[in-house]
Amino acid sequence: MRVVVATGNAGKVREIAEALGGLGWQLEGLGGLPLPEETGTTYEENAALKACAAAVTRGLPALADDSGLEVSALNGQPGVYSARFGNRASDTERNLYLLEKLRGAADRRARFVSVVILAYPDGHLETYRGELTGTLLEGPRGDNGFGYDPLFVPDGETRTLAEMTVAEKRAISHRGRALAALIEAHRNGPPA
Ligand code: ITT
Repeated sequence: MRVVVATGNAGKVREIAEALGGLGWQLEGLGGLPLPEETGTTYEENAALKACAAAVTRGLPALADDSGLEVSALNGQPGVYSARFGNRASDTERNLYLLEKLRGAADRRARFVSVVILAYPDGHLETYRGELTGTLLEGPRGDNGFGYDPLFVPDGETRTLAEMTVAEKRAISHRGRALAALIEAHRNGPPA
């Protein structure tokens, strides 16, 4: 099956391609197609906006991920607004902004959430969700991954997500869990 991966985030593309390798799908990029503005207030709404736009325009099934980091000491922020946190333009600047917001905070707990939606041109949607809890360090560690990975140590681990390989991150991560549910649902062909 040909599937459009509807994301402009190279880190997500890498993780999605690695995770879905075994399905035998032919993954395609956006091919210059702009993604719609993320006007939703939930991961589900934003993932559906992105996946549906790509599916309708390309006439192919399209997969989108909407995700974010929910920080306990910030009452769950930035959440769905994680990509725009503090209006900072780069991952590095957003990480510094987050560290500044958390300076002196005793509670460093946080949770990643990923909602993956596979949309079909006829409007049918499949929705998968995954979460990962952990703690935020006081400084970045590691060069792999993207976004807030260098600050985030998953529960039960000593390394940050940025110190793991793509496969190691996939085995435990929010996105890895959502994609594992998709793979399970498609094990015997497309779900009814
Ligand atoms: P697309 O909409 O084009 O897919 P995006 O980066 O704008 O890319 P989102 O709107 O879903 O995607 O924003 C998610 C943000 O949350 C992302 O930019 C990171 O800052 C953060 N994030 C999500 N998953 C992450 C992960 O696995 N590791 C680190 N940070 C992550």
